Amino acid sequence: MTDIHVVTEANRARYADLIELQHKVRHDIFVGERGWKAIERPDGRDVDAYDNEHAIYLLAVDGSKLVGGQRLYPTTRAHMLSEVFPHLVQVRRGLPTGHDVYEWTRYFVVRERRTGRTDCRLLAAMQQYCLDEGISSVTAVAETWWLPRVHMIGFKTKPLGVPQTIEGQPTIAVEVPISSESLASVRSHAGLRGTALATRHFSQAA
Ligand code: A1S
Repeated sequence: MTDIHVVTEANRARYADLIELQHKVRHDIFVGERGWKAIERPDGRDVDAYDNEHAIYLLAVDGSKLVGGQRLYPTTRAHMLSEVFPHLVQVRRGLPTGHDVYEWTRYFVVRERRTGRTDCRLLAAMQQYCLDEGISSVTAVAETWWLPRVHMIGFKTKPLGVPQTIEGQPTIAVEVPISSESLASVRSHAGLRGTALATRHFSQAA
């Protein structure tokens, strides 16, 4: 049974082992598999400037196994789109930021769970968490192949600029509105029952 755990500044001490595992799995996937040389590190851990106390991780865990994850980061602070990829944002209104806008990064599912179901659980969890926390949209840097797959499960996306080639892939900055309709759609698409964040308070019981 896969559960999505929410790791925040408040409970991250209890998740130290899982967070460490996440850094290694992320390196295996993003550097080893996806070939993102810019984030390669000799210690085999993917850690960047946004893996700090402000990061919120939604981690998919089956037993003691990490099977997927994603990161949310407040746009009220310097973040990846504002610091690393500002050139991807060309809309007149500028980069959306604020207390109700988070940046969505480092999304992955481990190879043996790529059947779409863990993916949908993570996507539903992102919408659920944001709805619960009053977050109205997330911003992201995404390769363009990402767009049809999230549209297919009922997410909306607003482009923030035209695609540009990054690491050999057409890549675009987008804003993804959070809505109960998008959450209902991904849940229905994947036949998910119950809350998307089934064990949100897992760490308190552990
Ligand atoms: C993104 C930042 C976000 C925070 C916004 O039949 P297929 O295999 O063609 O079906 C595939 C493709 O259509 C598409 N797809 C997946 N990876 C692709 C790639 N590298 N290039 C082009 N298209 C790609 O999705 C379909 C389903 O993929 P899948 O891997 O068989 O299964 P699943 O369970 O839907 O998992 C998808 C993800 C993306 C989560 C998984 O492949 C993964 O973790 N990949 C490595 C990490 C990654 O690339 N993350 C997204 C970048 S950050």
